[in-house]
Amino acid sequence: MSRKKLKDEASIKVLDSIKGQGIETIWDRYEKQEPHCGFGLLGICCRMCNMGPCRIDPFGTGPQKGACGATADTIAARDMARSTAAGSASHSDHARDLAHTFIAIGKGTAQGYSIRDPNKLRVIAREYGISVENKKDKEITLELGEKALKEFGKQDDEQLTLSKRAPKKQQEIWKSLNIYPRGIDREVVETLARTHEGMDQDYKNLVQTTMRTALADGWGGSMVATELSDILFGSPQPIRARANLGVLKEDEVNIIIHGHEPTLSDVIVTASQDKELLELAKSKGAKGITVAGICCTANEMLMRRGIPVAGTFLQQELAIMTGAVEAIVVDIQCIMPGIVQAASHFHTKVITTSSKASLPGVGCIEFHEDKALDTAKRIIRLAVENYPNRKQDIVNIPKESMELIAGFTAENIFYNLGGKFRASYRPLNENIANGRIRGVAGVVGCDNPRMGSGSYHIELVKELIKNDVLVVQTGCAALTCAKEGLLTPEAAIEMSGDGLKEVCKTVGIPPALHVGSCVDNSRILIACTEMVKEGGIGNSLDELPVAGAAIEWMSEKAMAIGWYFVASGAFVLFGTPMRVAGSQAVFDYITKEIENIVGGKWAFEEDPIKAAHIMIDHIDKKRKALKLAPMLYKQPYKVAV
Ligand code: CUV
Ligand code: SF4
Repeated sequence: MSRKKLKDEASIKVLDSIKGQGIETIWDRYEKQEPHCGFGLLGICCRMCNMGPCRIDPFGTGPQKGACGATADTIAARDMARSTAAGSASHSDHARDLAHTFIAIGKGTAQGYSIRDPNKLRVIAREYGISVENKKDKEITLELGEKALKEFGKQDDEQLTLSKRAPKKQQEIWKSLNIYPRGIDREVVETLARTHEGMDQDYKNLVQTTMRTALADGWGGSMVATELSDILFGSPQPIRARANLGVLKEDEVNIIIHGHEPTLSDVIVTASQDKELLELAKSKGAKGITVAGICCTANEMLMRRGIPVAGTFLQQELAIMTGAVEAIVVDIQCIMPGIVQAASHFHTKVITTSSKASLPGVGCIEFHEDKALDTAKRIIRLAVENYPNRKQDIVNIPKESMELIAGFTAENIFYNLGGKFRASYRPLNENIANGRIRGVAGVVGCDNPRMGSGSYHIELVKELIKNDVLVVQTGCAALTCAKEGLLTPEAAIEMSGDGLKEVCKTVGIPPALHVGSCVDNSRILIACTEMVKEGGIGNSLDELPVAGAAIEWMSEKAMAIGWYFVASGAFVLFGTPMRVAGSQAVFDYITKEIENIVGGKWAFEEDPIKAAHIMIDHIDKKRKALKLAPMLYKQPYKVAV
């Protein structure tokens, strides 16, 4: 009963409003899939070759080997490696597209873009070894785009963002284990090759290629995506906005932007303020044009421009079902084919924009940089012209929307502390060392009907902040918590433990800090590295009192993220195992043994309260090893039942 855990009022209202109309949603389809195939869930079904598919009997009575002789250990590890490679490829391909945009801007063939953070352009260019003296933005942009693009194909050398940024000890560990990644393309290809039939059969060796590929993403692909996005769209600054379906307007043209790459969406937002288009909207009886986001395109636009968020991954169909959306414009990743079915019951137009992500039967307005503004205007015009087709009598926009603060980055997170201290990580480290803050937890990733449909993130974060753990967030986890008011300073005062409360009050920050989209998990890597540099709470990433969770994870990208954190020394919790539970050996290896190898490890726990305490116990273990002061205030901390 997947819907039972759904707690979001706005979503429930929409679902109630469509009852009995034969309109299906992800929850209906999910339930029809139950019970799920046990072999698939446990990761012991192999389809790598045409002698299969082969499956391993989990009870030990049936076959224990595939036709070729592959065991559960091989099959599970191989599946995990492939998925992680797909996740890494997704993030990194996103970065590659941004590099192409840079080149187009540099060559003057892009339309509607400007470099919004010329300072960061110079900082990053210098890091890449590009001389910036007496050069115009455009020249540097071109050089940086070309340099960044070369990173992807590096055959033997390391990616610059990794070699220049990762803590020394981590780099040494990676070298000694032969998991120091080369270019992203090479790592993804190698993992695909190694997981072909008859290749790597040793699960430990397969975990090795998994980690190397994920590291290429975290410290490379994803990190490049974040840095280039900051330069192009502007480095985020703390910004107020609203989130949930209530941001849609009854009397305006509503356009949803959904996916992950903000290159077109950014121009759509600009074009939505175009005088001519606003006039056109008025002539159709609308008071204005609202652009609202879903998923990580939402996060990108929220972080930098305060664009309202219509919802998370699970709300993409629901937004359409308000009856008030003229167009849903999608780019890449996390776009459910279900939106086409949803839209067929309403007047909503679905518009795809990438040749890499098309939907059958749906019109594509392909996006190219050289006509970005024209394309954006064309899309808005289509939406505006669709406004008269809206059936006002069936419009049902739930009132719910919540205020939030987003826009935190590794560079600015503790800048605000500078008033009292200096702008650095010193105040954070001091407050961790003196026991006001227990540690830092990343709570990230998707929302999933298999788990709490978002509610697990909320329960997890509430339990963490109650126990003085400062939380950093990305992705749909951040949006879910935003809807609950956890991303406001006010929430800090009401829900946090006394120590965290004191710090958040002094600084005026929420106890849960929104640091961006899924590629922006790289910001968390950088923030952790800064904590190491500042000193006093650990000399390498694996010593820090930190932990991460993607309790409701769904996508393969989440696996890439989880793995690059584990390989970087972090403790990472998922709600359910990555389809490896069918192999006891793989399960034990990645949840226990691996800690002695890379410093990080996995944990799997679906109950959010228990999950919080597993993370807290890990943080306490690290505090103890560092001999940090006992927690300053008496904690509500209790061991989970
Ligand atoms: Ni990449 S990956 S559902 S949108 S967080 Fe959202 Fe973020 Fe998961 Fe997708
Ligand atoms: Fe079966 Fe081996 Fe082929 Fe997998 S690779 S399908 S286990 S024969």
